[in-house]
Amino acid sequence: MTENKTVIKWLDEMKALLNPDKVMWIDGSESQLDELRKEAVATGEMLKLNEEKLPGCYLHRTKPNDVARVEDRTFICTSDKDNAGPTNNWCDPKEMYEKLYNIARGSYKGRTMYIIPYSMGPVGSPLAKIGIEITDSIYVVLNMSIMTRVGNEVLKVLGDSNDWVRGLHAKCDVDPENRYICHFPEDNTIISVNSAYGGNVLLGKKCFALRIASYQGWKEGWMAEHMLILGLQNPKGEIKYVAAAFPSACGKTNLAMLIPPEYLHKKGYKVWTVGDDIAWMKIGPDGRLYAINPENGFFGVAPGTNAHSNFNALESTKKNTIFTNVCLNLDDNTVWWEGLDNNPPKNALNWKGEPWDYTKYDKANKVATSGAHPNSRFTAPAKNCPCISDEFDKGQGVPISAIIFGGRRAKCTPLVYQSKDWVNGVFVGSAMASETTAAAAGAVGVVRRDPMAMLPFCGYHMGDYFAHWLEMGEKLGDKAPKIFNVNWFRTDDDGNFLWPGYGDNARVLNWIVDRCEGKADAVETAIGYVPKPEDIDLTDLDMDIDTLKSILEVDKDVWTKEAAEIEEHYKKFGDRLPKELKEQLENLKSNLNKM
Ligand code: OXD
Ligand code: MN
Repeated sequence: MTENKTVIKWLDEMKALLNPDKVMWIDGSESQLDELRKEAVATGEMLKLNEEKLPGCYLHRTKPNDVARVEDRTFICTSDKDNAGPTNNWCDPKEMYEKLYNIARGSYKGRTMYIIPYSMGPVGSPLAKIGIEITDSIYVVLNMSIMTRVGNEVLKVLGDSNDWVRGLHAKCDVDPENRYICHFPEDNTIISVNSAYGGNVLLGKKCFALRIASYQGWKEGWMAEHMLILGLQNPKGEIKYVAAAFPSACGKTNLAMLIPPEYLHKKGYKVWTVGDDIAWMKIGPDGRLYAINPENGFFGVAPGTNAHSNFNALESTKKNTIFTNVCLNLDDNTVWWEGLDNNPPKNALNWKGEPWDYTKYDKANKVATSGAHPNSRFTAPAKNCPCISDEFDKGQGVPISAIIFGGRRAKCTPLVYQSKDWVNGVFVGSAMASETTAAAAGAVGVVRRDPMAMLPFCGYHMGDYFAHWLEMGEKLGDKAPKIFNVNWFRTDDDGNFLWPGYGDNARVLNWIVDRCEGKADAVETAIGYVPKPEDIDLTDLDMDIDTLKSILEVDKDVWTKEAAEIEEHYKKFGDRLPKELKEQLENLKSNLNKM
């Protein structure tokens, strides 16, 4: 398949370590994937769904102890502990290689070693990068073939270069006590053992495209971010692109695929999806920041996805999709999940494959009583999405006009505000936070800081990461995207949401794009520029201007407490916290004092 000496050498080492019975190169052909699908169905690893209703779709169930990413078992192994920083687990690389090799040694015996050459980003794009993942799981091969671009073409582009990421996945015994997801950024290497769940084993996604790539971007002068990318088309047919970062449970995939409300839709506004989770961004020849989505599919959370919350995501799952840990409707061999509709199947198996009685569902105990696991997923090809952008498959990327940060804050952050400049925007991103919801375990309403939504995904010291953002801003100068913050989740005193969210978020996107073009006014506040209430279009919305005013408000007491919390959060980064950000915090405090 390849004469690349660095590839051959690594594969020889891996074969000697893992001792597979067979070795199979994944060539990207449909015929090979079809053979593998058949084999997975024959062994029970996957279940073929109703070919008429869900053509080309399959269901897979993981072990009940293996249903989510495992942050406490995820490590960044750099030679100097300080370079992993205070937000990552660290282990000495030599020690960790030894431990992992001891766990994986001989574990492919009786199995096939699949070799997956893949490209993150359109094959051959100047913004793309190449990886090779080896795995003993057909589920991984089939998911990687949806989520990334796989096959011989990738090896041709790689040629004899050593610039590729090594990824070893070994299922072993799926033993949670010996589960490790480890990154060696200095060696371009990822090793994942004892898991078979998506986020831990599809090594192109969080492991490569965020943890390793963020490190590469730092060294090479570009950015790998946990951001969606969308294009907002106006009635003249002009499209402006924005990238947006949100912690989980804030509706990132929904925003990426938003359908504007009827009134704006009729005027000619439309959203095009470039990506729903990850953006790689590089300065282009004209000095602007260009972004690609390095992925080729969506690994979305199923529960809560329905025709209202995300019509386009739902459509994307109707063919050639792999469902993981959802509920199986035995009457017609289709799938179901909580929040899909109000019609749970009466004759069904839950996510564990046990008979399921929907009348026993208890919101307080979802994992035990739901049909689909709360973190059940669909792996759907991006090209299934009705609003996929024409630019999605083009390698040059889209020029980013605005970067949006966001979180879930009941009282603090206004619906939207614009940072004063790039440095101030980096401050806003570094202080990003979200309040926990009833959906997560633990107390409700606890504020979690999640800088740029990268807390679990930054592959190096976060203080250095902030400094890298500042450096990128210096290079971009006046071509830098404008930075905004949004909050769809302001509530009244009874906890009711005041902003309708979903498609109506297009009204806020319009203000953001107008600001980028100098077409909308704003009011300067202690934290940044807030819209004039009359500049957010409320046509056809059951909302009065006073309610809008209330969610645009910046409250002195709430923000004084927020500034104190940011100060506490900043202490973690020690002397690697850039001085510019300390100054930003001081500015905020002095602005608040003047209020
Ligand atoms: C994801 C995540 O699955 O961010 O995308 O956890
Ligand atoms: Mn994500």
